[in-house]
Amino acid sequence: MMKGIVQVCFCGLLLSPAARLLAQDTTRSAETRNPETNTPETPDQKNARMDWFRKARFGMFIHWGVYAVPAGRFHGKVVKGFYEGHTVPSAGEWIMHDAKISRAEYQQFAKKFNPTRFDADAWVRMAKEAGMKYIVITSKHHEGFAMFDSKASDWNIMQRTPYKKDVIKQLAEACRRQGMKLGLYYSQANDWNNPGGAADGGHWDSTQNGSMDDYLKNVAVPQVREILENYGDIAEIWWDVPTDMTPERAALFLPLLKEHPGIISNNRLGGGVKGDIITPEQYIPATGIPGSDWETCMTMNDTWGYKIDDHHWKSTTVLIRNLVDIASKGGNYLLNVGPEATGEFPEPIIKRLHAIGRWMGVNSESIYGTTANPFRRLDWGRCTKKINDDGTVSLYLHVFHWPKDGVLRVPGLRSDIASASLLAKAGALRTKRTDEGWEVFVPEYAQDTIVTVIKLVLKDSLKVDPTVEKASAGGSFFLGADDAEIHNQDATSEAVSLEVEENKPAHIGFWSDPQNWVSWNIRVKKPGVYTVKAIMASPAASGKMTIRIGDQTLVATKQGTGDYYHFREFVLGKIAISQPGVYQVAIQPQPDQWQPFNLQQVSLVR
Ligand code: FHN
Repeated sequence: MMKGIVQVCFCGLLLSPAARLLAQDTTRSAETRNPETNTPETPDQKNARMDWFRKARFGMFIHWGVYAVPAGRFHGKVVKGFYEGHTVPSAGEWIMHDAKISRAEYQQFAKKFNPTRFDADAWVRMAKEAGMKYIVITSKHHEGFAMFDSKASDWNIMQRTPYKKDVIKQLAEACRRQGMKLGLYYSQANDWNNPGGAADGGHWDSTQNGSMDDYLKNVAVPQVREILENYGDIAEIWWDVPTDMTPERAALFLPLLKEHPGIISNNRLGGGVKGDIITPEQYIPATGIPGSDWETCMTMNDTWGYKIDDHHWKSTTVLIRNLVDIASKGGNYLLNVGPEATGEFPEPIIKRLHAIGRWMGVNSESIYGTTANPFRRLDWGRCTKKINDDGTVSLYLHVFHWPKDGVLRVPGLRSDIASASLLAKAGALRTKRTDEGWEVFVPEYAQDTIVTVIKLVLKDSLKVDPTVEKASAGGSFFLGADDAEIHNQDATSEAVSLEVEENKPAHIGFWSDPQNWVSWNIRVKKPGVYTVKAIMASPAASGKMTIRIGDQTLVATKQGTGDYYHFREFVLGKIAISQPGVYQVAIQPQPDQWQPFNLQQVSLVR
């Protein structure tokens, strides 16, 4: 499938890939800061600036605004959104756009925004107890409403609501009191109430019209100055949806960043500004984003802003495993809550935060300050890694599927193990070295059926063997999407990733950038001629790819199957392998003749 975009460019579908990944330590890259956005800095300075973010791994996203009043309904009806000619559920915060509500009518909702039950300290406490290390809140979303005291526009919480209190100020103070980092989301381009602000698909009310340059100069830039100057230290600035943001328009915001050199900014300002972190939305990149700092933001149900009719909650198991999956790939999880207009978190959110908090209470050392999984193939779950103060290495084995035979196998681990233990229960676990790696002898039942964590402390440095695929009894190889190593070349373009969706075979998707390629390592014992086949799906019949095995190459033309989910097997050609040994099988698009497709399996049939 190509990315399942809903409404705007950054959205995707929720995926929970059971990825076997080539893990890398992605977080200590030696890049210097983009000089466009801020003063240049040395790698050490950059590492120091990113340090808290890299250690945190888990944050709370809060989408809160006037849209919490209609809560997804307009004139008694549940509002729908539209994407590529299809009706999709509208996100709560998009109600004004999706129901094409006039400014005059929408602004009436502000009169009902009176969150008397808002308790900033309680919100921060809930985040803290869930194990979150930072909060990012919408200071202004696309509705253009400033949740803070603004001199740049009177469409703000002080002037338009009966509440008349600055919630950003209250939250900033509570965060400071409780040692929580605070980031602010600001919709710099999309603004449906301040005239001149952008709107995807254009304005629907003539009173929205105006000059975008005037809007940026008189509203957006002054408001960003306000949020960066009036609330103490802001850890992260979260731009969103760069509609019509040219380099010149983006440049208007850059002097403000220069005045706050410690701030971390995301990659959504637009105008070619890269920012510090990449922000996958509603999905977890299958192999993480090697060499970059990244943060997956995700909803708990299907909306960011509160919607009374959205009951499609992810289970605690999914949420905890997502956190683990993301940490095991070197990223952060920014998990969203959409509070009600009263100032309260919906009950299902509170319940889930508590459950995550209980798990973190036992296992958080396997999340905070860890880096990515060093193994490629772990059938039972995920792994994170930490360098301890004394220089030794800890591996945290996050077991999703408890072994039935009481033995957890860690293939490819070549270091000596100093100790093995459960985080949930004191006592040493017995271990045994094997030809494949190590075996850890575990109790009959998992301590926690969601994720049980086993900690291995190594005696020496970390040594890991690359895993290779073995042939079937007949000498053929069947290389599945979930065993592929994915090579994403450009961190700013759409990343190829493993897609695991209900009722669909696991496949490699989002392959729109022809620079990206995939591979498997195979151990060939029986040389000979192999027929190369692939199971794939794509609407387009054109597009070429190269299949490389050792120094042999084969160029194949892709066939269309009607759509991205109609998978069929195609014969791509034959390749001769003359010597036994380990070979890389690589599938590489031909850049000038590329059309995306989904790939389920490649086989080499002898
Ligand atoms: O349009 C917004 C959406 O409402 C929400 O704020 C998400 C969060 O990342 N960002 C945009 C879509 O990419």
